Amino acid sequence: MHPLTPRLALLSTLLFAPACLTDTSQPTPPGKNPCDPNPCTQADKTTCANDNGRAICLCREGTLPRPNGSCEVVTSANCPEHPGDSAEPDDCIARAAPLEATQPRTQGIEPVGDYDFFRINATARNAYVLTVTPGPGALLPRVDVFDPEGKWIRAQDGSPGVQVGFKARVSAPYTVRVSHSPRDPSPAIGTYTLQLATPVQDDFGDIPEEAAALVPAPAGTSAPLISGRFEYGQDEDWFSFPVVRDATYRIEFDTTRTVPALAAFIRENVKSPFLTQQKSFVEFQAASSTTVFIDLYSANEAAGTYSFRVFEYR
Ligand SMILES: [Ca+2]
Ligand SMILES: [Ca+2]
Ligand SMILES: [Ca+2]
Repeated sequence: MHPLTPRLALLSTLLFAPACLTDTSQPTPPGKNPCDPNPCTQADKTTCANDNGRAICLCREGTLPRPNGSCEVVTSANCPEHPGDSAEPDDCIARAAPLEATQPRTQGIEPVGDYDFFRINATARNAYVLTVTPGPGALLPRVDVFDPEGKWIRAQDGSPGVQVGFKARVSAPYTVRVSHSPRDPSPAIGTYTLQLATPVQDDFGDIPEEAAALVPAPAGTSAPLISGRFEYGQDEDWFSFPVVRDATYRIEFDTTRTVPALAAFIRENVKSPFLTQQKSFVEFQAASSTTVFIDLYSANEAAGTYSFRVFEYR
């Protein structure tokens, strides 16, 4: 049995005012398709996608999402055209070339300032990992990822290769853009190879509402081992468990695997963690009887596996 020391004096941090978690949106009852009938009637924005029971309206193929929410028919004015490799023109989301797993594509950033877009027909909850390897030449690649509404998700700059991942929340096309990284201020062109790994489903949800519920084991008993995976470097896996006022909780990680960074929250406030740590074990004492949520993530944004146990000392 593990000693309870050092105990963390977290009583005061747990005593803040509970936040209001009222959700005013109206999710569709489970099993009902929010896209039937199709609520998307705005011009060219008639493609409906199911975002966790809520309908989102997407620009139809061949049109460009604009920041004001409208969809614009693609032309040479809003999607630059220039000579280059056989994939051109592909300088905007509406002209993204389909990208399949296990079918690497080799093409070029040319001329200076070229953008190459690719489309991934994603499945909700799948994690996608992209790798770009520069060929001979001065190109330092950068990859940007956009969601089905054209909103930017994240970017990664090369060193010189790039690996970037994302999780699809919606079954709809996501877009990736390859360009020359602004980290290298010199104008550069060159070839690169882009590869999409076979997608895998994320094992645990990324938001409190999708947290996997656990039951802490009494101290001295054999707690079940919970194993998970960061399918891509920026993955977050959420768990929750009930806590009893004045009891102490200890989360023990397997140190032969990734020891994740951990942020812990209480049900009344899932925005501001009362504890953030990266240690082989994490302990805290509950100041109230509530539900604790823990968000596990990789501190250095690397894919990997982890496992842990949760104990309760009363
Ligand atoms: Ca190109
Ligand atoms: Ca291009
Ligand atoms: Ca995961």
